[in-house]
Amino acid sequence: PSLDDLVQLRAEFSRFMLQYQFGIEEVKTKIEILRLEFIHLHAHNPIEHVAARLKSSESLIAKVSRKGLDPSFEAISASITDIAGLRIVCSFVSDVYRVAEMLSRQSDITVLETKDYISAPKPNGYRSLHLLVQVPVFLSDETLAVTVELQLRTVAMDFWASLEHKIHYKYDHHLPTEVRKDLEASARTAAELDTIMEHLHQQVHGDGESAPPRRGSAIPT
Ligand code: 0O2
Repeated sequence: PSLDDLVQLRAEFSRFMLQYQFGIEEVKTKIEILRLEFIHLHAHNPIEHVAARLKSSESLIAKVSRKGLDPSFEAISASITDIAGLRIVCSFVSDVYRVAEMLSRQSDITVLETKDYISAPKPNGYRSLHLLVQVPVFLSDETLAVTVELQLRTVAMDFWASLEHKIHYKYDHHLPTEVRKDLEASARTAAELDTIMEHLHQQVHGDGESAPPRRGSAIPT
């Protein structure tokens, strides 16, 4: 390809990625509104933190070649669904489902797919709720339906998943049996912790969530 071709390709790639950045911004705003409204209405904040990422060009190219895709923007956007990713970390399991439900109900969000790795964890212990959603992005001359992958999880699930991710890279995806077993055991411990925390949370806040904890309560939430 000529230099001009390369310059044009780079401009097309930037524009291609920009739509996903806009998709992230749209969903981020929705989450922030829910978070602020929730704090206003209830006694606790269900969203601990939110992290967004655009797939890097390197991992996009690696995924394209792994899947043997035609390297056209159309083929890539049709087949790779996690170019735009948002991770929503909540305090409690009930919050994970509640935030997912609140987002799914919004009239401009289309849920394409749900993977509930909380009710059915992966064999290695991975737990999270994944939603694949489409959100409209209004540009100057067109409206795009952009796909964004949402990963919703608790703090305990997030702790486990980020450590597991690092360990996988450290061992280049070939985990020694002992490490694998320890990870599976720690996933079970994280799940137990979530159950206990949920129970404590229900005791303190009940279902209505409008009452603040009693003075002198042993559990500050
Ligand atoms: P990264 O670096 O986080 O982006 P897909 O690869 O999406 O076509 P799959 O397996 O059907 O295929 O997707 P799934 O199950 O929805 O998982 C996609 C993402 O969930 C992963 O993206 C991880 O972020 C996370 N995930 C899934 N399983 C695990 C796991 O066992 N451990 C950890 N730590 N994270 C997991 P990427 O692209 O693999 O990685």
